[in-house]
Amino acid sequence: MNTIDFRSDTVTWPTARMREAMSVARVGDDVYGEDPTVNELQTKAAALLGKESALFVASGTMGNLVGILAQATRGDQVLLGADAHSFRSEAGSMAALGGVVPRPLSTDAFGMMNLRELEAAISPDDPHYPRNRLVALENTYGARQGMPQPIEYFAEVRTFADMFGLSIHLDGARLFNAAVALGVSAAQIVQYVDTVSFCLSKGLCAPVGSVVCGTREFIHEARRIRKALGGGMRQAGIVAAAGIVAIEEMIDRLADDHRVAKQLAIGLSEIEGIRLDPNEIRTNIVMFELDDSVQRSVEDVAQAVFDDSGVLIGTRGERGFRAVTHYWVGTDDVERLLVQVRKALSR
Ligand code: TLP
Repeated sequence: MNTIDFRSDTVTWPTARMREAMSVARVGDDVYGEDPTVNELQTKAAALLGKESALFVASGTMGNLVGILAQATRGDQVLLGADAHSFRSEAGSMAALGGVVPRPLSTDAFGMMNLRELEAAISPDDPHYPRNRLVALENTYGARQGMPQPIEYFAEVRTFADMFGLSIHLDGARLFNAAVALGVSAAQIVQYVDTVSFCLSKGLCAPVGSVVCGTREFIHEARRIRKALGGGMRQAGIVAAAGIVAIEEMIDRLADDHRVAKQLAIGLSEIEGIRLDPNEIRTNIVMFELDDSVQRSVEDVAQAVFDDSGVLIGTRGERGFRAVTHYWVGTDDVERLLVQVRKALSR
């Protein structure tokens, strides 16, 4: 990479192994279900997560949308975190395209909803209210600096969902970051959810794509919805080939990204004018803020860092930044970023 890009793990380039696999991938028409490489990816993904079946989709947003719309229809209610990605950052698609009613609830420092609030949000069986249908979870939780949510939470939400006959969809865009941070397998986490979407194109470095997993019956419906959304990608084996490398080779190394994120968080916490608690950084997302002593705007600081060094970081709101670690940034890049932030704040 020419620039050092900490804005997100979505910026990752495919690895050399991925480019090699892509160049020799066997392909077919995936809308006919005939792309052997897509089929291989789907079989491997379903096995990895302990689900019956899987479907390759274009993006994390499409994965969530397909997951939700295959289980909920117009006038159905989805309970989810008010700061969940599928509520805040997916263009209102579940409502816009599916007529599904999101019911946003408050979340704690891990992005977890309160079970009593969940229960209070259940609609009575009354024609005034939307129908209860789905709970949508997210792990790791993006809005809470990628917190990995404990497996016990999933068990509790499962019990709650069963009590009210609800399904659970998990936005597992960074599911493997959660699994690695918690020291459990991804299958252990998703045993409690009906459907899950995970991204190949974030920390796992594939250029494109996500995979949705669930029962055979769910995937049958998901395939119809993917088609309706324009997501039938034909010779998609070219990109699915990179996805296979992603799940076979790129999961365990996410621990490196978490270590680098911790190094960054500790370094930032030692800079005057920066506020963050490094103990809260558990995976690859580092969120930090300017304290009140700093007069400069976040845009100004981010621009100064970039102009001096070509290092990119993201800004969040009035006082916040986000730096995400991934395969293409290492400990030297963190040192470079720390020097630049220090320099920008001392001006
Ligand atoms: N997140 C992006 C931005 O949209 C914020 C990022 O840079 O982190 N779920 C979660 C938890 C996500 O963080 C994202 C992307 C998605 C879903 C959507 O994935 P894509 O971008 O593939 O549609």
